[in-house]
Amino acid sequence: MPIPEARYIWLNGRIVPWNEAKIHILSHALHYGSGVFEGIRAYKTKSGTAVFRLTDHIKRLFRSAKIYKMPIPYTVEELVDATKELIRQNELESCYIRPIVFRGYGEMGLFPLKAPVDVAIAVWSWGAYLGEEGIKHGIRAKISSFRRIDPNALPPAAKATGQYINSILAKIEVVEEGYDEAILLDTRGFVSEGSGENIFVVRDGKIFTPSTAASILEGITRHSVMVLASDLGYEVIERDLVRSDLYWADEVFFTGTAAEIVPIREIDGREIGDPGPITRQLQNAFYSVIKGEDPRYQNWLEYV
Ligand code: PPE
Repeated sequence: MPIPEARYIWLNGRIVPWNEAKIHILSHALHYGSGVFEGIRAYKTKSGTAVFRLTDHIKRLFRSAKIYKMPIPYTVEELVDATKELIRQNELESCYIRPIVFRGYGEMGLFPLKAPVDVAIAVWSWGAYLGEEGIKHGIRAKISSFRRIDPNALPPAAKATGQYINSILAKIEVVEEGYDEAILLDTRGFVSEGSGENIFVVRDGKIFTPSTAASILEGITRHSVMVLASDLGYEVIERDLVRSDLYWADEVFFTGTAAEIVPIREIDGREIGDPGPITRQLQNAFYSVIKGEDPRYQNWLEYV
């Protein structure tokens, strides 16, 4: 998707013009994928712009960095404040936020601990990741022949730049076959997640989602949806799922920051159908939270 330019980017503690946020071609992360990042959204509410679970996202950034032993030379609070300041200076009412921590210029080779660690935050307007139509009517997904990375090869719990090469292979494969999104199985053969989303299945009024043992990124939208669903009285069960759990499901949907909540209408040529009532109910609950219309979840909104 083309990136709509905003005005400024936060780079190593300074706010610089969009086109001046540049790095050297020999930066470590470009060669080896040695970076970690976040995807966050800010929404327009009646009390101003609010970032959805900003502190939780920045904390996950620190957890990802810990796995790769990248010391971040800022505190969680400093990056939270920097994000809010950047949104204010860009005068965006709603936006997508991309903090990235990466090994910069100065060292080559696979032992990275002496390379400098650079930190940047960018914001831009990003519409519906899988299309407005997708959110309304559902998308078509296919199980990729590429397996989700094994936790003992690359920990999927870390949101690391290089790990996305795995998602990219799966996405290319299924998009070239005419589908909208890929579903990946883990190395054991159980359902893991989408290329950039977690997955949920509804059957007989119960909600199922793969556990953290199934090579997933522990999504913040996933967690939010689990809380909303149990507050609505649904039983939410984390367990291993096989492909027939998808084919036989009453409803299936993806969750993610960029994607939000997207119904899946077809998987591998098997019809799941129009978005079902529980998916709809969860979408409505989620969209009222992010618009600031539900006082019960105000603590998830961090105002700019
Ligand atoms: N799994 C993966 C692999 C993933 O990349 C995401 C987010 C999720 C699950 C959902 O996590 P959360 O956003 O915390 O609910 N994917 C981000 C990047 C997408 C991209 O194309 O870049 C996102 O949604 O921002």
